[in-house]
Amino acid sequence: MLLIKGGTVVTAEQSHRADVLCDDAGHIARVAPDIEAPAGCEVTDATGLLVMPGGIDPHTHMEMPFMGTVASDDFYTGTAAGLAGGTTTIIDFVIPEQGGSLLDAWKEWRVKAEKAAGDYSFHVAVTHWDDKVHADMETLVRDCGVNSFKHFMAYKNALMVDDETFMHSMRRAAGLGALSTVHAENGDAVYYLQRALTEAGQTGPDAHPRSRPATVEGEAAQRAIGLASLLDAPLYIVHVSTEEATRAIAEARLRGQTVYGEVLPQHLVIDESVYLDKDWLNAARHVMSPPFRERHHQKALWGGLTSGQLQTTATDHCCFCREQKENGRQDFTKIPNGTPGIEDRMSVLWHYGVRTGKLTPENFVAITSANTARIFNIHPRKGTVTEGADADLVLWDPDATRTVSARTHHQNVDYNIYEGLELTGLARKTISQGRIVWDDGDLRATRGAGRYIERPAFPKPLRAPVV
Ligand code: DUC
Ligand code: ZN
Ligand code: ZN
Ligand code: ZN
Repeated sequence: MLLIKGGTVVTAEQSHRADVLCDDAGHIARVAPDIEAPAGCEVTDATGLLVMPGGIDPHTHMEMPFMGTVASDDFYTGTAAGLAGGTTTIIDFVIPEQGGSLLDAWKEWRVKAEKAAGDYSFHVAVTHWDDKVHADMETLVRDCGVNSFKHFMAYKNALMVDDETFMHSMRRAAGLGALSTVHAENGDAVYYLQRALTEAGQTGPDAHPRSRPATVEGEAAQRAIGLASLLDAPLYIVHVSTEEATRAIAEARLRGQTVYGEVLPQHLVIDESVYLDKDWLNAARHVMSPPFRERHHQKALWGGLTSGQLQTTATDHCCFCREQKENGRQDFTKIPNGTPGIEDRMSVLWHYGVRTGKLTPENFVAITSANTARIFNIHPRKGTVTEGADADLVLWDPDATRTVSARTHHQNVDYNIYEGLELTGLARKTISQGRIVWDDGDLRATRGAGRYIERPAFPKPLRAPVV
């Protein structure tokens, strides 16, 4: 048993002084002021600290095969780095081979993820349409704890779906009580622009954002929302990075459509100037999709989060080391797309969101944990601090400062996009399944301790939660 004494419990709804008792089965047994420590119970002092639900990162790519290589953080190193930053659960993506079985891919990912140190769950990508996909979706929802499917409108000739496939899948998902999620960029437009740029000799990383301008995202977001509305299907748009997509989501919500939007902290604080770095590698290290944007988009994203029109934050954590980024030395379209970030998500959002007064601590819990738990149907098991919930907690120091660096981070990647930033607000202790797994710099992650989290379908006809 573990008793957390003297802290301030913060949920998405409220903050109050309370102690938290965790039982040996990894649940929260009691939340109350002045709990007496039962005999033999470990006691940890949380005076001056905030006791919040562990972060949930709904968008990661651990050991993902992508663009001719495999992401360097695996399920162990990636989830361990998450624990060091206060994130206790991830939802990663099962990516079937082109034309391959969704169910076989899910089984393959289950095996890969057995090494995880923190809890994990899976969205499954639909990349083509046939009767087998139709059948597999039902099996995944009914028997495998999958309640969300992913669609890529980008990555032509690889993961991209056409609108017909997307519509088949959205209708099927809604019929099964599952949520459709989408990477909204117009893949044909990106392909066209990439070819036009490289044919004109524009082969460096500075051409990357020009191959995926804001309009490419805005158009796809608008189209995805339109297609979803034809089917009355709820929709979750991942990594919203533009004012255009934010507006499209807000307008759809005003019309009564169920649409959610996710934001990455890196898009909130880093802008497109990184692609002009004279050092090719530094620029290539920022090649991800959607790319970093002009500054004015950041204002829209913050506005989306503070107004509640955008509900969640994720990292799209997808790590590639120097030799992997080098694959695109001659041609930016071959630079593996992705940036790391799972370890720093919470700190970046606290520092730039809460410290600046944009977000309250309760808003912070909502966008780092609670809203994701609700949208993906694992609330109140995750995402709150209440009796019976999983004892996944972070003891947050709102005033302590650290300097971010690849030299000290736990992510298995040789750079950090936040290198050198001094961030105020950090995880003093992280608790997973009732055990302290991060103790003020001491990472006690256990290979294989993470559990697969089944997410039940929503009632049918699908009514996704109002968040
Ligand atoms: N974007 C990335 O940058 N990496 C992984 C997949 C994606 O959509
Ligand atoms: Zn229990
Ligand atoms: Zn994506
Ligand atoms: Zn992604």
